[in-house]
Amino acid sequence: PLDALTVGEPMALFMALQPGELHAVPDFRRVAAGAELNVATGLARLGLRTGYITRLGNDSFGNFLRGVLAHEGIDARYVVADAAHPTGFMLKTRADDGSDPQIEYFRKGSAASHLSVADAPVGAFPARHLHLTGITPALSPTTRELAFHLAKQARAAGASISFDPNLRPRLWPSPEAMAECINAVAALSDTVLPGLAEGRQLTGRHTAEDIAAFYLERGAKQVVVKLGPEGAYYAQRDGASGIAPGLRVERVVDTVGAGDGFAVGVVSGLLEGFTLAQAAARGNAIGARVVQFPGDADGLPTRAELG
Ligand code: KDG
Repeated sequence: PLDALTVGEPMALFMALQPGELHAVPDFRRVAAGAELNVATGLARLGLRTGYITRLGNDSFGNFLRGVLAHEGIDARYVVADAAHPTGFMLKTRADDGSDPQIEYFRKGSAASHLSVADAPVGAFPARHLHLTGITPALSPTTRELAFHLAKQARAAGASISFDPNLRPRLWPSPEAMAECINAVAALSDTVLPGLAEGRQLTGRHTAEDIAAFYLERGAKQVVVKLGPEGAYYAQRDGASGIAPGLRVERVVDTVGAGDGFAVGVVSGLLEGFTLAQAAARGNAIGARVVQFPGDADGLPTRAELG
């Protein structure tokens, strides 16, 4: 059996090597991206048996990503080859001032956007934990159906579920459709991991306490609201709540992937029996490490690097 299972769209990511607008940058470095792939990579590096449900095209980006999965030791039994559609990719600017970089997607109609309920595990749920993000249900009607299907399968099997809203407004028809769907997935999840700005947009509430209360009222067992450099606010339905303080970072190289690193810390901690406060502290530590590296996954630690 697997410790954790996730589902989503992996992409080849071309990171600009020079600052400036994407059309003007001459050189790029290719790495792997995709929020759920980042989480799977982080969990696998920590030694957790991690599976990943996706579809890859029969093309060079697909082959690149197959190699990444093998290299990272991610279980690929649920990786489907889809010869009819291409593997998605994206471009990212280099932001040398610590601001969020600009990204451009080439993913519409991708192999992963054709994921469907047919790609879900058949029979007994194969993992003790399921990690979902709000990107998967944004990709297409069939991926949306798959996300809900997996959540229901996991719940029926008694597996725990973590959910990172990971808002990508440009993948949704409207902000209202985004909030409605994401809040519905959150209500099926045990642990909800919104960023503060995301939480405000999704709930209309302002403080981390009120955002956490919104999800606890709707069925989540626990919520951790990411506060960036300030750390995280955590709250459980039975009353335990508090702040896990942020770590000081000397130089922010690239903020993308920090939330995925945070999820790796929280999920791995919870699977190892940590309290929510301890898990949030590990989330902060890994998130702070990730922002000091350029690629999404460059800063995800091995067990030895975690210290
Ligand atoms: O969380 C990092 C992701 O934003 C990045 O890897 C790309 O998954 C991605 C997306 O859909 O934006």
